[in-house]
Amino acid sequence: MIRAQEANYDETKVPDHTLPDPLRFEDGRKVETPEQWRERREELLGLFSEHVYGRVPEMAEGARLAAEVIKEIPDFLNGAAVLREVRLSFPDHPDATALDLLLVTPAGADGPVPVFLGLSFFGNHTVHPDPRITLNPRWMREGGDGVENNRATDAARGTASGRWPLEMIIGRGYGLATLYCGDIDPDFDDGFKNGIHEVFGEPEPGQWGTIASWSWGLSRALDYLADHKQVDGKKVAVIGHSRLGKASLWAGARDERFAIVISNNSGCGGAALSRRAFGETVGRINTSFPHWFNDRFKKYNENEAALPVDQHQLIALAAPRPVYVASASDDSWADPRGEFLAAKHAGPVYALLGEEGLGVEDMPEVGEAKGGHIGYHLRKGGHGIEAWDWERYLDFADRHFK
Ligand code: GTR
Repeated sequence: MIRAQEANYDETKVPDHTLPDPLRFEDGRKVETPEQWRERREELLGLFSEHVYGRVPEMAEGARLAAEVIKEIPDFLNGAAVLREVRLSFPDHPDATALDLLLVTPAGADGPVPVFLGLSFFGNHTVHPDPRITLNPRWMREGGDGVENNRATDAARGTASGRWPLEMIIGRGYGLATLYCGDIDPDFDDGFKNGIHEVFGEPEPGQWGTIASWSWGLSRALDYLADHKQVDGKKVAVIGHSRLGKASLWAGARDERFAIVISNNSGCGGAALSRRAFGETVGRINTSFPHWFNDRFKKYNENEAALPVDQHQLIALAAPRPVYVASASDDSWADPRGEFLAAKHAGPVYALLGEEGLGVEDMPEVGEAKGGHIGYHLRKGGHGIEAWDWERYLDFADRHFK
């Protein structure tokens, strides 16, 4: 038997498994109509909340938001774009860390534009080297470029610009909105005491872990963007890479205002099927990152078959909205095949709702992008988000938005 602590990379050692059916209620009834899917959707959201990501406390769910534009740079990207820094705060919870949103939109756009919204690992200043972008002053993980003593330094500016090809995004008529995940909840295990957990109280059993709080933060950013003059609130795509891709999938599942949901190399607890136990497993992720999921998810360490859900159902929760799952050929830790299969097995829900899912049976070749309302590609190379991935996302968004 493969132990959770040693990653399996051998297809022949993937445990035999049966995936839970997205189109069958827990009591065994079949889901046959779009109306029944609405009910099943609620049931699945409940199961993922209870057993995986954690429930959001009610007080947080409805938290009132205040927004203040603290900086506007009208000649960003040599005049091609307008950059705004917006501070989102919670007037009823003055102790909450403000969320510092960066919003970049094409200069001289005729009207509101579609926008990609995603979290960053190390702050807005890493997205582009322009020194006018405010350096995030808050706690950061060590190991990030230009991070010293858990704080960003000027050396961190632009260090993630390869992950955020702004010129390309703006050039194609889209805006980009981003915020630092650590403004919502710092990415370390402190027993759920810091970040947004501090404000809304230490989680009760079953309540949110860090990923759920990041997803919640994405929805708060959307609260603001939805009403913004320069933003087409009906065309906001939520995107995330890796741990932040797990957060974007869960945000897109919960919040149907997100028009497109994109998961880049999100792996275990994201787009990859847990029951395959390939690469990173549930036991492994809960050991390395005890703060990401809720306390109950730990019951499934080395016990994936007992999970009431699997990740194809998470992808299906985006339906009938377009959803995109992307893998990379050398990213075995994230189980590209498990990500592909999850995307494929979300298909029946799309079919029930009258949309084409993935449209292919077999995993595409490296470098191919496929799909109808469920997109999938396998980029050549390792774990990361690159210009090539963004080109595919922009094509996908063009197809669904224009
Ligand atoms: C890894 C983790 C993955 C993935 C990745 C990342 O250490 O095991 O699940 O989230 O980090 O976020 O880059």
